Order: sequence, then C-alpha cells, then structure tokens
Amino acid sequence: MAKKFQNFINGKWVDAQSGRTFENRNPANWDEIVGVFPRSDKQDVDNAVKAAREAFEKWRLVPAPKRGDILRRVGDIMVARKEELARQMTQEMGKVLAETRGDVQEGIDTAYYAASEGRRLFGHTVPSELPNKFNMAIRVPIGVAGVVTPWNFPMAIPTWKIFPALLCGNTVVFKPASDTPASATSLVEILMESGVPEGVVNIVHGGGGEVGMAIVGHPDVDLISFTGSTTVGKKISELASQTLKRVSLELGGKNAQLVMDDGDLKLALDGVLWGAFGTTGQRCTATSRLILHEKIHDEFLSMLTDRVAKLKLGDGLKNGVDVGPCVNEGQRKTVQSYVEIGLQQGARIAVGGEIPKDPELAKGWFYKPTIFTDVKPDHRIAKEEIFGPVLSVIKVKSLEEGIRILNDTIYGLSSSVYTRNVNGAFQAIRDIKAGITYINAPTIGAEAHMPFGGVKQTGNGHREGGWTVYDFFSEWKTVYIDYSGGLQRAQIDNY
Ligand code: UN1
Repeated sequence: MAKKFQNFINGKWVDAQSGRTFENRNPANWDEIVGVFPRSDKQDVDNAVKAAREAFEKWRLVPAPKRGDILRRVGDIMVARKEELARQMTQEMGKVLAETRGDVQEGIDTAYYAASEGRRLFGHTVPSELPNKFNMAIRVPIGVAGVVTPWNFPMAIPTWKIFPALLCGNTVVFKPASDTPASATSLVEILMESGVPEGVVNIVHGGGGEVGMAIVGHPDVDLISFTGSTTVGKKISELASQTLKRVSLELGGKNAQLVMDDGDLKLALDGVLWGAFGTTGQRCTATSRLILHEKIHDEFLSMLTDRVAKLKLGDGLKNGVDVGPCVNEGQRKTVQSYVEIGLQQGARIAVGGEIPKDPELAKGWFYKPTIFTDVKPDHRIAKEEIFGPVLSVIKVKSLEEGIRILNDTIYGLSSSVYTRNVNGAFQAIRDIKAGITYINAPTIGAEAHMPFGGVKQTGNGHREGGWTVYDFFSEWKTVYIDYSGGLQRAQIDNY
C-alpha cells in the first residue's frame, strides 16, 4: 500500500475537502509509488488562508530573534535528517544523491542565515530636517505569503522563500510542485517539530491551475513568491495585479558558458559537464548553451563529447551514477521534441539524442545527455529553455561576439566565462546582461547567502537569497517622532 499524505491546515493533517487524490511515482522506476496526496482545490486554499490570516495576528508579535531561534532548530533537525531527506528527494524527483544532499544543505544554510537575521533585520535611523524630531524606517511584517515552488530543488527553493517569510513575521500558505510533495511534507513536519505555531505554515497539495492560482487570486493573500516557468510567471503576474499583490518571480533561463581561447580548457570542461548535465539539466541555472572561441572549438568539442559519452545514467540512489532521469513523462517529451526541432533546423548531434536502450533504464524517464553542434544563434534550441540534458554549442570569433550571443536571449539568469585574461573577465562582468556571472566556474552553484535572480524575462526584479530577500518579505514603515511640543511644518518652517 502506498503511503497516504495529507494537507496541513491550521495545525491539523487533513484530506482535500473533495476527497480527491493523486499519485506520485519515482521517475527512475515508474512502478514505484512514492505516495498518494490530496488533490486540493479552492476550498482547501480558503481554509489555509483563513488559518494563516488568524495566525498572523500572533506570529507578527513574536520577537524576530525568537522567530530566528525556531529557524535555528529547523536547521539543526535538517542536519540530523540530511541523509534521509536526500534519499526521499532522489526517489521522488530523480537527481543523484550527491545533489539531493546539496539541496538539503542549501536549506540548512538558509535556515542558519535566517536565524542570525532575526538579530539584525536592520532598519535606518536618519536625521530629521527639523529640531527635536526623530526619524526612522523600520521593517514590519506584511501578512500571508503564498509560496509556490518547483520540483527541481524540492528543499532548497521552498526554504529560500518560507524561512525569510517566517523570520520577517509573515505566515505561509505553501503549494509545492505536484512532482515533489513528499519532500515538501517533510519540510513542514520539521517546521512544526521546531516549534512553529499552528496556522503559521500551511501546506496545500495539488495542481498549479487549481491550487496555485487559487492562492494567487485570493484577496487575503498579501504576497506571492513563485519559482517556475516564464509562461506561468506571466499568468501569475496578471492575476496578482487584480489585487495588487507583491509578487516575486524567479523564472526561466537560457544560460551560456563562454570559453575563450585563453581559458583553462580542462577546468572549462569540468565546468560545462557539471553545469549542463547536473540535475539532468533541469535547473533554471543550467548551462544550456556553450559558446566556444573558434581557436579552441574543435579540440574542446572532441574532449567534451568523449566525456559526455561516458556519463553514467541511472537511478540516483545507486553509487557511480552521474545523471538521473527527467522528472516525468512530459519533461522527457519536451526534450525529445527539442531534439527533433534542432535536427530540423540544421544542427547536428555530436553525442546522445535518444532514449537509452539499456533494459535497466526501461522503466524510468531517462534521456541520453545530448550535445548539438553547428547551432546558429537564431535556432530554437539556442533560444528556448529546454530544461533537460541538452547542450547547444555555438562558435564565435571574439570575446565581443561571444558576449553579444550570450546576451541574445529573452532570459538573463546565470552566465559563465572561462578566460585567464583579467581585462576580458572584467569586460564580461560589465557587459553581460544576467543576474549572476561566474568567472572560471560553471553557471550553477549559487550560494544561499548571496542574491539570486535574473534580469529580463527571468524575473520581475526581486532577488532571493542573502540579505536581499528580506526586502521582499518585509514592509518599510517610516516613523517620525516629534518631541518639540509644537507644530513643526517640514519644508516650510525651516526654510
Ligand atoms: C534553480 O535552478 O532553480 O545555483 C535553483 C544553483 C542552485 C540553485 C538553483 N544552488 O544551481
């Protein structure tokens, strides 16, 4: 019998009001059911928002350092349960164990950062233009935060949103991706075990259309933090505008690694293998384009295809496996269809480009790591986000041309340049249009205490991570205290 999971609303585990459910299966072996989850709808969201709204009135009054203490306990429990959480996540979404351990670690880092922020949450004191008057700007909680998260970082991304939301004094309605509901449930259990009061965190499982959009449209939800596709991000933005909610969007990417002729090729090779095929290419920071200087193009490509052909596909729980499956059938179909589009438009497959025939992999959504050469910047595989193990290689003549092509996309999340020329590196940092630029490191590997986010259609200008996310989850209140005993008119009495 598959394990049955429930929603968590107002401190109680409950089924969907409708009684409906959905199954979640292991993408490396679709015979294996991870669990059965409530297929919730608007009624369940209404209940969760009501609980979160009521709980907010008490939670906002808990001193921030105390809220931080709870998040420190969350971090401690995650440390103790790291291996178990990593295994559950691999079973649920397929990426290899080393990576799911990293995913849990990112959550731990985020917890400890949030805990320490409880004793900061700095505001400003500013001199007044009038005598005997005191000015300050302080951070105040906002209200109910709707948190809608993807399946590729089932632990890290929810923690990026939920921990700072809580630390700032907000309450949460959490809708995790329906491909990773078990990992999300574990996170909520840990929050409760750490002492988060009833109603402060609520989880509602189900589809994006039914549950996600009900949260976004809800008049009593004050802010939305979403990570996912640009298409869905636009719909969220549109719906949220009707209630003028504050919205943070982390959306698609088409990240490139540029390798110059003066770069360390061995280093660049390790970088692109990790950037393009880690998490089976299913990161918004994944390396999806490789831009090679013409002088090193052929040599680099031959080293790369050799290494890619040797990557071991398989169940991420097994030792020695480099690349897990795609997360589900739909995602593998998308990959297949982009491979067809690439061929139709005239690109050539250097390696991969098919479903593996190995009988051991027959029951998983596996796809061979794939490299396309002869890709032109206007090919669809050079422009559109694929979110799978497919890398498009483009040849350029100079750093300037490389940067121009790197920037030639509607997205702007991550970017990477391999060069030993310090002048070229700084020129790239200045001219690349992306939220993140790595020099001599791959496009993936953001650290929890640094701002994370992108430009152009990757987002709407907010940043997660580090100190910056605390701006999103708190409201500035400006306070003037006049202790002069008389009416003082700013701009008038003093000039
Ligand atoms: C994502 O792909 O949505 O930098 C997040 C990285 C990870 C986070 C990725 N630390 O690749």
